[in-house]
Amino acid sequence: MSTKLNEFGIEKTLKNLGISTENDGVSCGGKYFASGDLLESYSPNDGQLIATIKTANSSDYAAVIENAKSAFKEFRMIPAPKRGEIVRQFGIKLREYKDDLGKLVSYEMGKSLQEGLGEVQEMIDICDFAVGLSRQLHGYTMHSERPGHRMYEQYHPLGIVGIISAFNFPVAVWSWNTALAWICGNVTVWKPSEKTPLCAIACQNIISQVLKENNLPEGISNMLVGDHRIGEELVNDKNVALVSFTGSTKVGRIVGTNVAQRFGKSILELGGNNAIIITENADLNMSIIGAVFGAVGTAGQRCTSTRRLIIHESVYEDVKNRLVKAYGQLKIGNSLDESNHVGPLIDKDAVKQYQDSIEKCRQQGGKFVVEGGVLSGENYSSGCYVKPCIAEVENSYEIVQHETFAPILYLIKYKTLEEAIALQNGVPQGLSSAIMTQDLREAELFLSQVGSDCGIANVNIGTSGAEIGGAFGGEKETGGGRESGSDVWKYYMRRQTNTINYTDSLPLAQGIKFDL
Ligand code: UN1
Repeated sequence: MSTKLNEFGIEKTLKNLGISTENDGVSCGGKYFASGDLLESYSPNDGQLIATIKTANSSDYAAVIENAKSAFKEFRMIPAPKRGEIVRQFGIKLREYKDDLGKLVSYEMGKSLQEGLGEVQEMIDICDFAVGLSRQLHGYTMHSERPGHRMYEQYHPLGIVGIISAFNFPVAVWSWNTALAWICGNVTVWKPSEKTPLCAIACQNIISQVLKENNLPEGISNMLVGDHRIGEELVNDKNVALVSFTGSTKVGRIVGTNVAQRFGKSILELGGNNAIIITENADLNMSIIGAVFGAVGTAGQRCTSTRRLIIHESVYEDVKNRLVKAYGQLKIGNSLDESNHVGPLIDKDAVKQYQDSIEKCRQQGGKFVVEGGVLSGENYSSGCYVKPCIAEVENSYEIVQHETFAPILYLIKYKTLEEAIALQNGVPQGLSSAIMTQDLREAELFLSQVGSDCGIANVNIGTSGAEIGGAFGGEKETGGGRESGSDVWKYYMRRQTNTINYTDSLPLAQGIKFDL
């Protein structure tokens, strides 16, 4: 490892998280047994090989599912508040490991250290949320139309929950799913992104400690590092009651269709194409902060990243000039160096997509007011650093309709709020949206049934950085799934309606007579 890395203490971080130079990428609780090919994990910060991982093959998958099935038989018998206690202990462990895990997220994925730590904070928050929830898995009671009858509904665990997560939130999205799945009495099988396997191994090591300390079966939490074949196993396996998938719309379409084909359940959290409307009544200082963080945070690689700014014509030039100035102050570099605002993209493929999108944007008529480009030189030797850029476009351009996972921000001008809302909604995706305004009428119109068509609609806040307490997800090609807060737990359970007759006769519903 280079001296530079040791300056950031990465070696120690890896050691604290139980990661060595050679790792096993199949974990069923604390047990490791991978038998597939080797995978290498590189940091986009410096292009350095961090470690190699033995991946899962099909027989590893089968073994994990068998373990998960038997763990479920035991875990479902544990009362929900006691399952909450396990999640509480997991949250405490995450607090202990927050610095190390946050740093590993930053190093392996390339998001800023602050954002890496923020991601672990989301994990801690969802644990706290789930602990309380473990005592509130309520169903309704109803009045029966028959005398001496009682009706109610209750929620039971589903069984095995499969989680397929993306590189951009390598730990938090797993925890949104697991914290809820576990308190609901399910066991989980995780296929993390192949781009961030070490983050997954670290998480699995932490939960394994908790399971061991509580004498619980190892198969409650499982993790398989592998390629698309492992994903396909999960998607097509009848043993997997729910598949929660985070990734592209293209892959999500296949996942959703195949899971539905076998009558499984799925939660799809797919692409976004999020816009902020900046009205003539906006606080422009706030708008600039919200827009810049939304567009360049995580180097534009959040599903919730701000991709489009829809700006009223009267403030358009002012906003544009302020943005150009703000972009001029951005510091790009190693994500572990806290003076940098923007880290690298995940890999060279992502850089290629960024370049292609810029090219297409130009061809389709886009006018760049802040130029993009790939950075080179000693500090950028991984080849993954790009300049956040801004282009003036029309919403109808093919490239603007498409989600590019990179810091490219599009500016669009509008005259009336109705037109702005139509532009905001005029894309295939429907994840996050925002309006910046101090005018109540504008804000309420945006939030009304004729306003934003997205799963998330904010006022005077950007499009990214959603809190875990709300239901997270979106409409249209974003897939319709919801994760994390509110009553999302219901996705992780099966609902049962119970009618009990405590009389000595058998009256039929709907007044039907059936005398023998
Ligand atoms: C994602 O990009 O997949 O709202 C999740 C946010 C984060 C989660 C993003 N809390 O930006």
